Amino acid sequence: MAFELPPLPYAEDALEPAYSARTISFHYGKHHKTYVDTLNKLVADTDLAGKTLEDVIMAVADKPEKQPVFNNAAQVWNHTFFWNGMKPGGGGAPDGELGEKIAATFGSYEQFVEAFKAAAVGRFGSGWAWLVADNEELKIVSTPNAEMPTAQGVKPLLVVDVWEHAYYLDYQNLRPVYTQTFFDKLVNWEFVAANWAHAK
Ligand code: MN3
Repeated sequence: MAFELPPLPYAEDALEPAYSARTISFHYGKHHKTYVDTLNKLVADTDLAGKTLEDVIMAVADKPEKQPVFNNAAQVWNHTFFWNGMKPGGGGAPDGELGEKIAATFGSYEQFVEAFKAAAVGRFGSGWAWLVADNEELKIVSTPNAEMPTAQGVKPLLVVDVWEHAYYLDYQNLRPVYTQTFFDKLVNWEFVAANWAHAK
């Protein structure tokens, strides 16, 4: 059973103008698809074939000789998680228990966004900025390249792709503006709240 590119949870033009159909056509249709295709080639006829994506990631995460498998498998997972963290008409502060937890942890929603932007902008080169649950506390972290937060007790709640391919067509070099727009217009807090409910 080969891995498949998961369907986008919305139409390619559904996030316009904050995240353009042109960006999604490349980012989802080319980048994400290539990670899936490459992963399938790498695991074909190996003992990893037939495992779930999560099991492949766990199986190779600490094996330097399997770095290409990890990179492609993690990128498949990270991108699917990224797409699910956005929605048409998204953005703005979350309400409910998650909103209260964010305000209590970071001081206010605005301070949370500033801290998240600092993590996104501070990630030198390619990588990801994350909101995670770390033993039931909220934390902002960033990871390089394909890496994901996987320590014991740490569960991803939300991710922003800060590889240049994620934003260059719409925002050129302006990663801070892209990240601010993600929170103003794109973030799907229902997805984050559901992840938080499972993480607690
Ligand atoms: Mn990407």
